[in-house]
Amino acid sequence: MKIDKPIYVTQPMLPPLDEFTEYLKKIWENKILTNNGPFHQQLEEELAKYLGVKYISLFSNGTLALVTALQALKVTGEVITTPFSFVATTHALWWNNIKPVFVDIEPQTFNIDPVKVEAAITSQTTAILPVHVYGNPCQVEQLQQIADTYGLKLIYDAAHAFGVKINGNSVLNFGDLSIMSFHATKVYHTFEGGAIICHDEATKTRIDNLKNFGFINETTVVAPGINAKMNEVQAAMGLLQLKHVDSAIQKRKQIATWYRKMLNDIPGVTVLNDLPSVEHGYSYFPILIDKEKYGFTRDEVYELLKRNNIYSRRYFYPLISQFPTYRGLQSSYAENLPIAEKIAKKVLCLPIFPDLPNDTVEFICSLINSKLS
Ligand code: T4K
Repeated sequence: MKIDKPIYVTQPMLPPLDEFTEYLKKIWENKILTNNGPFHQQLEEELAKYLGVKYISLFSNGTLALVTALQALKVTGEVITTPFSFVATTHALWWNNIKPVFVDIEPQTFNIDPVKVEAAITSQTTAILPVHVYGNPCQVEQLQQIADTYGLKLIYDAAHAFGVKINGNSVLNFGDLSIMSFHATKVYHTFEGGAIICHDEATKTRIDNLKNFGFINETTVVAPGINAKMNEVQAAMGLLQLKHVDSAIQKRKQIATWYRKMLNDIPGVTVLNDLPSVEHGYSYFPILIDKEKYGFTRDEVYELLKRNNIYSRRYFYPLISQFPTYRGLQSSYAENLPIAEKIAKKVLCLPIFPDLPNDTVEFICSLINSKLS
């Protein structure tokens, strides 16, 4: 098979254009482009209902949602987090003048290991910032217990966890706050965008003030807020995406099932399976390549796919702890993060998006199965 156009790790879901122009016409009519406009308000309502959460504050992107979440809870000092994530997770701490303390991950889910979290707590620790990596939920009960015992805030980076539920309950309902990303590369997107999920009205009000420069009315500024507002075009896209996202997740699930079937029996290739009691969003399809058993390295597979016009990604390599800003920290030393170091060398995210054709999935698997022959 020859792939003519490049196949990327993801491709944004784009509903029919004429459906979107209907929304644009309304924006043109009422001339409200941003600052808590009608689509913004409607989207907050509809999304809260769809996700099964109490309060949602929309943001211009996930990174500013993270930065603001830390401000909203006045987090300071040291925060325990994972090195196995997109770099924005830790950058949000840095922008708040908070010291990240990296702890290792679990080998099954690649999420932060609660036992190691507890061991890393010091008198300076004020919060835990875990990530539901690839949408697989963290050990939410254990983490909550640790947070309660030590009086710590618990903020989840749920950028990958759109639509994810544990026993029918949204994963976003755990912890003090959860942040989401609605970037173009996500299961559900608003071109760029993000959100903070919280559980009470007072916190939502505080977050809403912070994302709007700290204004509480025309003349009163109560905090050094930022501009992180979602605009009306983004919100319109969000409303439209909501109509299509269920079928998009369904298609992603089919693709994941197809991949698993075809990759399951290849020695040295590990796929992640669905977790018991979890409804998944299928945001990424990571596999692990074990050179000893498979015969070739992850990077050799990455290059093979690339030569065939398939652009997989090594999310999350390098680890955040390896970037210059963070590698000097003691918690960044490789010997403190053995599992994360190992997974980062083996992981490869294969393309997954609703329009990915079945025969392309088969082709990708046949390349991997060919063992580079
Ligand atoms: N926390 C976590 C755990 C995150 O994963 C992220 C973002 C954040 C926080 C921060 O949220 P945001 O501030 O971004 O809302 C991408 C995304 O830019 C980033 O949002 C995402 N995580 C991260 C995991 O992936 P890159 O540098 O890999 O993006 P890029 O441009 O290489 O895109 C990947 C592929 O997607 C491209 O090869 C082609 C395709 N693509 C991309 C875009 C933007 C398209 O087909 N169309 C597009 O418009 O970071």
